[in-house]
Amino acid sequence: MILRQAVTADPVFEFAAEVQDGLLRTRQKELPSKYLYDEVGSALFEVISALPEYGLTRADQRLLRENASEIVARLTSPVLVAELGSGSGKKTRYLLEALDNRQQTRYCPIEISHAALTMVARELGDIEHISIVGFEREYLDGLLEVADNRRAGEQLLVLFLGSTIGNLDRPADVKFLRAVRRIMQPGDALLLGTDLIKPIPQMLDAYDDSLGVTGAFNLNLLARINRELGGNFALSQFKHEARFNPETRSIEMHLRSARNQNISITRAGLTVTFHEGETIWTESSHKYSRPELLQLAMAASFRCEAQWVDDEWPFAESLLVAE
Ligand code: AVI
Repeated sequence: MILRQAVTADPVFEFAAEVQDGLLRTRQKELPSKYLYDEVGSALFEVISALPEYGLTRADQRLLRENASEIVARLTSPVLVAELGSGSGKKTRYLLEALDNRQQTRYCPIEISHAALTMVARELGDIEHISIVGFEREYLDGLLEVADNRRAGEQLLVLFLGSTIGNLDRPADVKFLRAVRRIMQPGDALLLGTDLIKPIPQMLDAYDDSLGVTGAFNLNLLARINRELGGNFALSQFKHEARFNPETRSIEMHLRSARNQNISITRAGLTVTFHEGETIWTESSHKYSRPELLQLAMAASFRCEAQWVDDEWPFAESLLVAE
């Protein structure tokens, strides 16, 4: 794999600034969910994907495995593949193998996590006619660079799988899809994976599993602040919580303070007061209905060419074509 590495000025400074901004909010303290994914968090997310309560990743994989050739048959040739947030790259294998049967294809995973890009190279490096160029970038920056490198006649296929779009707030999801669309040309395709709305207890169990892996994933954010920013969070004094917000139709992850406490974070120059029962909101995971997906696509100037829905775990893979 060729790797275009990050040129971020100072990642620690950026992390400290966002932690400061989020923890000084007076009404609801917040931390950006992208910081859940350091090396430990990415490994914990891999375990979450295998949990019986969390059917999302398996549904995504099943749909791609069962429909890869049909998806590929709907594309023109040659294809330049860009993936936003590739994770380990496991599920992308089905599509790349289907493309591999046709011709030499360039695959460009875009990830802010260096650890994830290394996993992708290990996972997918053996597919014969696929050359991998990894971009250690924010999604839109990376996609712009990939699009700049497209060759004449290539169709751009953007993969945004695993319901990562659900981690953006509504209407930030429409704004984001519009920004993606602006980088694409008419006729380019976006394969969008989205988790669908399902009974509340089932959704809550998926984000509060009986082994406590999701709890560890959430608490690792505080552990990361301790490690990287010199924080002194006592992890036993914060409890993982998953709730359903009916207004936004999302599962929210929070960390609830078990008592009144002051936390200092040296490298963010910060002391924060927590009251007993107060929470830090760490992630939202929005759930979609099928009509809503069509509206979302239209609002961002895509038409839905085809959609596949899993039988076991309501999850949709939508092939959207840029108009
Ligand atoms: C990556 N993302 C789609 C996951 C989700 O379901 O929102 C992250 C996750 N958070 C808790 N469990 C999994």
